[in-house]
Amino acid sequence: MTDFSDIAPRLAEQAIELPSWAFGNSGTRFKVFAQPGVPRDPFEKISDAAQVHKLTGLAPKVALHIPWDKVDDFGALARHAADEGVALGTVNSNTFQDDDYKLGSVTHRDDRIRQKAIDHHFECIDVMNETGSRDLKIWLADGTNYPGQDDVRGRQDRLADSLRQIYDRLGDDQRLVLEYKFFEPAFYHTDVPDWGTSYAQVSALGPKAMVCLDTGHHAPGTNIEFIVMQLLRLGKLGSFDFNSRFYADDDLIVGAADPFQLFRILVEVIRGGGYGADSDVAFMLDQCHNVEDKIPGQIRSVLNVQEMTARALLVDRAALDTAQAAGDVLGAHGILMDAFYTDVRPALAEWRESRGLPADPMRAYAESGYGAGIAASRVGGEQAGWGA
Ligand code: LRH
Ligand code: MN
Ligand code: MN
Repeated sequence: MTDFSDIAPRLAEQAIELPSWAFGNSGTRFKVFAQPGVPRDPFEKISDAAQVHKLTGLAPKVALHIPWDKVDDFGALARHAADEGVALGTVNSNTFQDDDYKLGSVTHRDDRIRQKAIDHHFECIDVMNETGSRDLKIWLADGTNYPGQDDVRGRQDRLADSLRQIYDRLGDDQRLVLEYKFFEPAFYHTDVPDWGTSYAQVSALGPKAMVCLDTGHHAPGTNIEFIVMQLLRLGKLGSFDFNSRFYADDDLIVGAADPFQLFRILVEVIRGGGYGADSDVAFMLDQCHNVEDKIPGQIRSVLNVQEMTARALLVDRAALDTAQAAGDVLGAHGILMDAFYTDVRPALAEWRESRGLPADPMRAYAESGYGAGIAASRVGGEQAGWGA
């Protein structure tokens, strides 16, 4: 069995990007529960995200969603982030909250509407130029509800053309990541339902276009780690949106529903070279905290990712290779499970302390008074959240 001290240096390579929208109010279509102290603007969202990094050392970047995080001066937002000890990360486009996009955005038959959606992505690239962000993340709500509603082939062709125009606007150091999802808000078909469609579209574009894998966007029972393996093998895994789910796109705390699945995904990430300083794969969270407190919710998530990363790093690869080559089914399986069942929490607490971080970030946050402080000071004003 690999020893924790052997893998400890690799833990310092972990960098997770937090979603700005996790800090605003969110809910389901039944109810959005308001929380005291929730940010009133993008600057306050960044300040809250920075608390997570301050206490865990794991989350140096914050992803933006446009127009939710639209500000007059993105340079000022980037400077504010730097003052708080973090940086701005991925820019997410949003073509799912405008009446014009009811029947589609970059796949729309109406040239005016399609151009509007393409222009929105150009605007996002302008934002990236100001913030210094590398990645433009595109998730499309485009799809249909009924068989025969539209010509799915024509939509795919328009998607390809729109993506080409967006791709051609990217700078040399910028990337486009295309996120897939098999349902919702469209229920019969979506225009980018699966990794294969995303892969086909981004492969046609070129080397700066990659696939984004949101762990909540698959049919129940899907072997997600197999997809991770395949995309890494093909050199096209650009980023993750981590969250967990019991039923649909639940956007729950990472590792809450199925820690073993998170472990299996991270084993393939490490096996395929997708982890660490040499990798370009972006580890993002995409979560909505509907009933739990936002900042500790994010702290819990990044700690869960770290914990499963440590366990995945503990897999004794040499012993596993030997067992696999010998056809030792139970031996190989046992080696993987030994790593999964290793409780790394005490070792991680020590590792944190050795780096000047609190041994227990959840407790440190509770004792910091930050939550009470924002609840008292952020009174009034428009609260910014998912959909604001
Ligand atoms: C779509 C999605 C996508 C959006 C985010 C708010 O379900 O996962 O990443 O940008 O939720
Ligand atoms: Mn997502
Ligand atoms: Mn989602």
